[in-house]
Amino acid sequence: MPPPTRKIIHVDMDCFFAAVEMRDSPHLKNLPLAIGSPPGSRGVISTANYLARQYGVHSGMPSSTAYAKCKKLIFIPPNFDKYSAVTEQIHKVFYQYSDKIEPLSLDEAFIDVTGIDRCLGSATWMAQEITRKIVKETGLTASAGIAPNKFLAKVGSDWNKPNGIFTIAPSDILSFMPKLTVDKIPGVGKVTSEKLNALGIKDCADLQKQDPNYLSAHFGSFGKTLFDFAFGLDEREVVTDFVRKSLSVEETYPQDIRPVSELLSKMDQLKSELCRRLRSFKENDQPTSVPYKLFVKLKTFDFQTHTVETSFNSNDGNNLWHNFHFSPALSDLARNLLETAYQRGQKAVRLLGIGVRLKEIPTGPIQLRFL
Ligand code: TTP
Ligand code: MG
Repeated sequence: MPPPTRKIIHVDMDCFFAAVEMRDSPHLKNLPLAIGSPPGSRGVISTANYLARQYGVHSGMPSSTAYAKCKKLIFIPPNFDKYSAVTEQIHKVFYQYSDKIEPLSLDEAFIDVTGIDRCLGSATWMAQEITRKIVKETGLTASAGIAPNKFLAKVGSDWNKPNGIFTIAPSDILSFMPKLTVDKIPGVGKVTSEKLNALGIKDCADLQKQDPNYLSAHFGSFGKTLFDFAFGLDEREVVTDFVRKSLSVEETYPQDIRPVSELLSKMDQLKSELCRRLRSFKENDQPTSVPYKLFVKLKTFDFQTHTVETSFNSNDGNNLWHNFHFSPALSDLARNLLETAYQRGQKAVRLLGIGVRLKEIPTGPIQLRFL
């Protein structure tokens, strides 16, 4: 017998960080809001509330550009501890329905409810209950998509956003796909979307007519995925046994950076943030893996990425993992990696990242001291 058609729900919180801040400071509710660094800081914003989006403000935009678009924009620094607490609350709601949960970020997750008999087995009904419970537990709204696979469920959660749900049943796929424009396909950002449009491909009807080899020639392995997506096909399972393989922080700069000295001072800020993230990971995620390699990533102004990495010794690793601190030797290592990565491109840099690779320790968290 063939396996039953999957039933996948994708839940995505509405303007998540901004919504949390508006919930906690109701006087901000009717004001345009951005979460991120203030305009003078050369930073970017993480997200904006819907009012701010009406002015053209969006995630990843340099704070200075956001301010230029909306002079009344209020900037609030992110508070990740608060957002993570909400994430825990929404995950508890998901687990009432299924154990097959795959979080994609703090604010979104896939839930596989195939074979679950709650709500008479109706995934749409379950999604309605889930979003209602999220409002009750957190005071925040979420949107949900319901479909036979992950791709369509994610498209669905965006369809009636905010505070809306949308179901794409197996019998809807044939009529739904052709009109889906390529910019709505998860993984297709601005650059890919423009490239597709330039090839005369605007929607999935256009994609369906392409030769998959032609798509692969232009988009590499994503070409085949695009072709399958165009027909509403996606065989990916909801992955529950996610083991984190790396942990990193990165920042895109509104103006490209050239001198290595300036990159080094930017890296100092990122190192502090990485230590903070490591502490939070260790304290909240009950990790069974520990850091063993350091890496530095650069993206040059022409979007070329250079990543270099190296193992560190156990003293430096212990310092990082137990004291959340870069020893002088580890800082030297980071500096060398940055210089090597820079030498590879020798061009102005738009993004800098630093992170650690993690490896699993078979003996469990209790043995973490024997790094
Ligand atoms: P998203 O779900 O992409 O955005 P959102 O929840 O703010 O808005 P929407 O209603 O459209 O879903 O991302 C979730 C959170 O992740 C977002 O609140 C902030 C953070 N984030 C970043 O920090 N940087 C980014 O570039 C993006 C896209 C999100
Ligand atoms: Mg969201």
